[in-house]
Amino acid sequence: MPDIRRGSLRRMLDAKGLVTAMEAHDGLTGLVVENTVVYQNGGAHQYDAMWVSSLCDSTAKGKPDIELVDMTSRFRTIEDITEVTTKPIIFDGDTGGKTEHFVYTVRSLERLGVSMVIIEDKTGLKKNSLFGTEVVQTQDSIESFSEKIRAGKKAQRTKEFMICARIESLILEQGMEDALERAFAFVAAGADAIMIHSRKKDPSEIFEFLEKFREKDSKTPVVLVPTSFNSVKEEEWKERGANVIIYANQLMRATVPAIQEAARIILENHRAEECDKMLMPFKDIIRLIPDEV
Ligand code: SPV
Ligand code: MG
Repeated sequence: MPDIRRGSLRRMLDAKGLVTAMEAHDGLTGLVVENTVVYQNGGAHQYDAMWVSSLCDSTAKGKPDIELVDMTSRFRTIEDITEVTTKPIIFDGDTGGKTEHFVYTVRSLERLGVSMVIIEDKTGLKKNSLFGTEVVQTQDSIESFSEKIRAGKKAQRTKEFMICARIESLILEQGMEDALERAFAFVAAGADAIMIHSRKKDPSEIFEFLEKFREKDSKTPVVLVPTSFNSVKEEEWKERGANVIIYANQLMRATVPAIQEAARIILENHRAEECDKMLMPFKDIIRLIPDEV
């Protein structure tokens, strides 16, 4: 139920200190995130939460990640996921759009049982951060983005819902000082968490940000998306002061080469037999999907 799900992220953050989230872009990937479990060190290990990525939600629809997929469609994806899962949802809200629109988005997300929306401090035509400075991307001003955060916090009706401010200064090569200034300003404007992003393989700029941010703020949760800087283990991120680790696109990236290869093999052989060895039997897929609720 939305009320229980919405509050579960905050409860997990309080209890565990570090929460992991895996990308889900439809009911099936939601079920995979919900049910994947490994047994390690005498215990069951699972993802804590789900990330509804703008990149993967758009990619699943064959569209670019430029805020083209409208909110009604993004909400439909959330509903597909919430119908078959229970884990808390972190929603990628892109730039949040116009402040006048963002306040409505906040209310809708609360009703859907989403725990956290992350909005990024960019304006104009949003492009995916992994393009960095290879494409034109404009960072919003501290004042204007702080106003959006304040309006969102004022609009929300439930106490647990979280608004996370995502800082694009390192992506847009604006420097560490700019990133830190924004982080403190956005927390002062009411952000419940901050996300710092980087597209470098080397994690040192994220380490530096965490160290400097934690010197002045020991409480505000910090969210990371280690797609490029993927060598650091969750345990080390926790020691360095991070609180949410999002695996933002790995399920989508595992899917695309597999389906491309299956399509190619069948086309080449004029039949499906050669492809069979790479396919999961349908009876196993059916088992992923519960008969009853
Ligand atoms: C997404 O998953 O859509 C994100 C994270 O925003 S990133 O693609 O790294 O910008
Ligand atoms: Mg995104």
